[in-house]
Amino acid sequence: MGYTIAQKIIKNHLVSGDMTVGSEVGLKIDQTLTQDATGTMAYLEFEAIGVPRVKTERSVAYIDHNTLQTGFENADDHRFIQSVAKKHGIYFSRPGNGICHQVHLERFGKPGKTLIGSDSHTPTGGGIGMLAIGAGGLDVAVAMGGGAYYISMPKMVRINLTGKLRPWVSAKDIILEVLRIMSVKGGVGKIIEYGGEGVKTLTVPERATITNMGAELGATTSVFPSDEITKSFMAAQGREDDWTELSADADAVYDEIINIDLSSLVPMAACPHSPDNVKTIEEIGPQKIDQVCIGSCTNSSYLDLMRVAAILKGKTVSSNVSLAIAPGSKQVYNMLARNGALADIIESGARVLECACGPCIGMGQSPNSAGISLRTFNRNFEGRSGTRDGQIYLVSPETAAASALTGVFTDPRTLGEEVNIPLPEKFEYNDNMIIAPAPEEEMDSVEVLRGPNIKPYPKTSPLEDNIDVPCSLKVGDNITTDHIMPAGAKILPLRSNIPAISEHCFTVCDKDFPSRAKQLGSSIIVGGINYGQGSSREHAALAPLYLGVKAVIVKSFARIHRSNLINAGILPLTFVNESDYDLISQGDELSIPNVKSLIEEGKNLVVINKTTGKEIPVECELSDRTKDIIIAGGLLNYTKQNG
Ligand code: MIC
Ligand code: SF4
Repeated sequence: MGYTIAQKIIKNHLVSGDMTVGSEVGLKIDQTLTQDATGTMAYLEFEAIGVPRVKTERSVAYIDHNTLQTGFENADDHRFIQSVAKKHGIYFSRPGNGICHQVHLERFGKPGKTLIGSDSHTPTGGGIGMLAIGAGGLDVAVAMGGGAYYISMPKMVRINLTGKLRPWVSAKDIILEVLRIMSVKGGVGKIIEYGGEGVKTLTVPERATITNMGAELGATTSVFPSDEITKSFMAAQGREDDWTELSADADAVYDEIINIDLSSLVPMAACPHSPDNVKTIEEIGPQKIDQVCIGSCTNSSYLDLMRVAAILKGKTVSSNVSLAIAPGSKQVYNMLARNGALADIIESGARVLECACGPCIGMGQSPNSAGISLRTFNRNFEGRSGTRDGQIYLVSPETAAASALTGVFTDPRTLGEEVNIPLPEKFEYNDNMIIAPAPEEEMDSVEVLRGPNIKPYPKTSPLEDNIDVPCSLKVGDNITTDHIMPAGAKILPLRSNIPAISEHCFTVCDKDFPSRAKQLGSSIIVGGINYGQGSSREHAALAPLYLGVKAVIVKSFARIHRSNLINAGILPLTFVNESDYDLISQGDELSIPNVKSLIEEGKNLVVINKTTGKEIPVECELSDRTKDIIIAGGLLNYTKQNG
């Protein structure tokens, strides 16, 4: 029996487990990446583990999320990351150099290698045939120290692409179609592989748009084959030597096959407030819009922005619309500047932002009240834009640019003849904004610079024998990490200060949660389906940890968040019968007897609702390793104990 692309990479990197679906496999990690919003914590954790120099082939620290520097906190974080990177063997991509995923694809990614990143959109690297997975900061810290990264062996899904996209239909429309078919939880426990004749019609940046937004399916990752198109992209980046061919065996077996005829697709949008709420632009109709934002790790490549520039050329942005554009990397920005496309963008009235995440993570450009904003981004969760009632639609760069000109939802197919932008033979690369680490013999003399906002990792304690605490919060289905631990310009500067950031935990759902949880001392949270979807931010586990949350009981978890809870030493429990969700109300006194011994024995637990007298069976599926982590009170304690 042959192997799929992902199975081949997993097999080459397997350090423990066998590749049976659902069982835990440990993978050797070749490369890691961090960004600043998760990076400070990851490097504090790396320091706590105590390995002097990273053991990976390449680790890179990017600054891209929080670049506003509204106070000292942010600049202090950047300085901390720069100095800690220099000391411990990590490359540092300076603020202004671009969004981590875009830059990593351009300058560092290699087909066939494993990459974990403390950011959920790390699968962007799947566009060049990497096994690139989003993880919590602590997992990345452990991998930098040479430890394996563990996943439960995913099922394999093949998406067969046939035909060719019609004019003005773009890669974004392909991933929107996949989201429409599979939904935001359809990819949980799966790796999505793209294959078929249609793959040959897609450039690397287009493939990367698709694997990037595959994160919204809840998938472990997504991957494309590495072929001649990958080779020419890498050659254009001056990295042909990093290329290897990689494809699925002809007799590879997939658990699920989805067929998409590219020629049948039309321009689409993910409507508020979920990336899988997909409609065609035609269905939405010519509704008035207020804002357009182009950029983010999904759609800020050279090809994307060249198409946008061509659409805007010689025209003026509608008087009712604010158009903001953030190029994905310095390379992209520079090339647009040199070839004149930037002038076309500026001339049209677009507001050009620095190469960073910017509005995607709520760092400015929040829309007006109830404003309709078309964005080329990947997430439109409620409130993420910074405007609570903002109506965010996720669209392709072509749809975004066309609509910015007319002021209403506009199908780009109405623009006439398609602009054809070829991939350049050589990208204008220059790594002058990437700082290499100090050589090994000099690392001891590098001083790590810390600011007063940088506080240590919160205390965790080993698992108790019994848990006897109230339910401090009950929430519904599809709770995202943006609900649990919101981002944005006000809160992001607190990412290295867990006590301070905890004051904002769950305030989107219930503004009194932090004070209530603190008052209760210890408590349990109850939730519905797909709890913790979205970001990899471990702050969504560390803030509840700090606020005394001992366990989270839900109908189902999103993958990265579940691991983050385990890493923080918080019990991730699921209802054996989903309908038992109704048997707990906020404020009920709960008791879980003999937790420790039952976890040790791998048995189900029973939650006794002392307020109602009801007994509720819950499960906690753990491998031997994750059992030990939970018992030790989290991955940091476990790693320190186990060396
Ligand atoms: C996001 O898109 O939500 C983020 C901000 O990039 C996060 C990481 C973070 O919260 O720092 C992610 O996707 O993991
Ligand atoms: Fe940055 Fe947005 Fe991409 Fe997250 S999704 S890495 S915030 S651009």
